[in-house]
Amino acid sequence: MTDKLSLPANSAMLSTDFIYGVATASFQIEGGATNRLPCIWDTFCDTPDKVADGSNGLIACDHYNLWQQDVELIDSLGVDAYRLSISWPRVITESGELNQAGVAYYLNILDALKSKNIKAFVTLYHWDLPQHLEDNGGWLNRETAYKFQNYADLISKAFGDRVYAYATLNEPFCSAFLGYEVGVHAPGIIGKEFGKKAAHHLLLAHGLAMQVLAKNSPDSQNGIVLNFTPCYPESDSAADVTASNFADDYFNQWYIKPLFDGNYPEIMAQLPKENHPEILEGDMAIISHHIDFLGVNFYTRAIYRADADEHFFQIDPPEPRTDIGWEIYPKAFTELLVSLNDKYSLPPVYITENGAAMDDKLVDGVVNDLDRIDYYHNHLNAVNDAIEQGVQVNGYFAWSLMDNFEWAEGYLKRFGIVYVDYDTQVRTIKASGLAYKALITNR
Ligand code: GBH
Repeated sequence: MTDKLSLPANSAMLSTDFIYGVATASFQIEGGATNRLPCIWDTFCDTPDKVADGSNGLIACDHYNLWQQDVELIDSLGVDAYRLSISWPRVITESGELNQAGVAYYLNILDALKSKNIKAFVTLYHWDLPQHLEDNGGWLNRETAYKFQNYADLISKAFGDRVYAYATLNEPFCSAFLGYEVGVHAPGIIGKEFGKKAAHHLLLAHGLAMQVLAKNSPDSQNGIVLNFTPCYPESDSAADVTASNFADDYFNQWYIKPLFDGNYPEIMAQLPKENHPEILEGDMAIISHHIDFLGVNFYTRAIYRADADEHFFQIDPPEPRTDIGWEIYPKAFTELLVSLNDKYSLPPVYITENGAAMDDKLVDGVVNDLDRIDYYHNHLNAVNDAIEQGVQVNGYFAWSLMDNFEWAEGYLKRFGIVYVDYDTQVRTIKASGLAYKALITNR
């Protein structure tokens, strides 16, 4: 195993134009919950047996109070950019106006980043829907898409020219499928009839927000962040290949095809009518609004076989796996980027998340996470392979800046390149963080 991150000497990723960053999300790090409205993740955390360690986001990494030292920490890593998300319930009141105190909190962060020459990549929605909107149906209610447009409008005006790139949504697949179909994420709704309806309203929200971002913030890069778990058949049999392609359309293409082609995958015809989204005239044109960039989040792949009752069956991930059980398979990263580039006429791509949960140990003030360095090394090189095959990738963000609230896993899984001691809130840069810094600063 290597303790360094390296790329081929001629790699485009060694250019100082290539943007390296670290990423976080509001609910996962901020805490400061008494200074904002409740969101669906507060409610989900308060529901027994939903979060593995019974924890919540009331304090998290206390970034609400420690943001200044955290910006120093980000700067100390030598990165070009920081990807953060805005807490909708912190900046918009129940009646749909700006909450000035919440806005001021983010203006301070954005100004601090600017003063250090760190580009701000702002995500408007990383899963923390205001609870009062969920009480009205959440993403199953078409109206929520228009509430999101209003939020995007007000906040992009308030932020002025401080933002380098806006992403409307983070991973609408997770919001829709995990939140409204299998219910393992907030708001915990279960039913095949709900997932695609929620997905449609999320994508509509994206398109509506793109309209106001293009108007209010024409100089920023405006786009969306999607996650992909590439699907592979267990065998070459026609049945397994069909199953894997169906899963790919259901989980991955469902969220990208409407953006570029203005329609959903053909497998829609095979889904029962009651599971279909409700598509009104003009929706697909709104959804396929031009985007300046596509954010791609990649962690792992999934393997499928044919199933007698369902369209596909996912087999247990083979080894090697990370601490959260996801297979380590960097080749899928290259193949994903190349295949998306073949299928769609992509704008420039940013890798907006990539990283690994590892069983970290803080020993004598050091976290020697060689396993995570290995993961990063192989995945950075997988991105480089895709660039060599013609994909335009302009930047890469490590998930995550620091250990944080890992959703349904609570604080049990650590994704940071910085270790967080939750008792003391002391941050310690892991060996992977130092290796990342060395890669960036030695360009
Ligand atoms: C991202 O979600 C989130 O944006 C971020 O907030 C989060 O902390 C981070 O990743 C780490 O989880 O069962 O083997 O098929 C990623 C969500 C990860 C969902 C991979 C699908 C498939 C794993 N995706 N997962 S598997």
